[in-house]
Amino acid sequence: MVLYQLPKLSYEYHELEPFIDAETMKIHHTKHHQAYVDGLNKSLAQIGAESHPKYISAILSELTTIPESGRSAINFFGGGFENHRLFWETLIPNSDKIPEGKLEDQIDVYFDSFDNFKKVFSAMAMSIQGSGWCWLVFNATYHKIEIITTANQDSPWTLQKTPLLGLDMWEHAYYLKYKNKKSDYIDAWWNLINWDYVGNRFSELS
Ligand code: MN3
Repeated sequence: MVLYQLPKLSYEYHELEPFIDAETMKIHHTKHHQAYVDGLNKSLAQIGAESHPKYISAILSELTTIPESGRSAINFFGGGFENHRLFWETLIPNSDKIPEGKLEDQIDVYFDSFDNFKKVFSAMAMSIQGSGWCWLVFNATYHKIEIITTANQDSPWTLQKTPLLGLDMWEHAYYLKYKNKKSDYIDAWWNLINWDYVGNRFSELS
């Protein structure tokens, strides 16, 4: 039984041009994300959990209850699956480029302004050594938004934080077009964010 499948995108690969090129999108989706889907299904099967009733974000939130023999594979492939699923959802051609409503208010409270938020987020993304992700998350314990980074495919869910927006800082996400110019990739990514989606995600939580 195959539990997880590669999600369909709501836009064509070329529609995120010129910020993310069609070839990068196609390889990232059909090869990299597919590999996480396959790896997740395989690692769940290996511990006899292919019919686990909980969705992967709940499994990642309770990783220590997973048998140790499968834990690191499920962390990696499950994180990779869910991180990318969210990444695609938060992108949109012709973005409005600014958050609104409650999320905008919270950004102003914790980061002074949207411009400053972007500056802080971009600097955190640049600080990642090797492969990883930069995130805007909701910390339910403190009831506030935060920016965090995670290494490799580690998911904020494993830290009991809800990801609202994530930036893939693996080289496969940008290298074809941007080569070593990571900051150009980050600057371009700000033009693609589906703030409606991110804002709704936040509203449902807070
Ligand atoms: Mn990726």
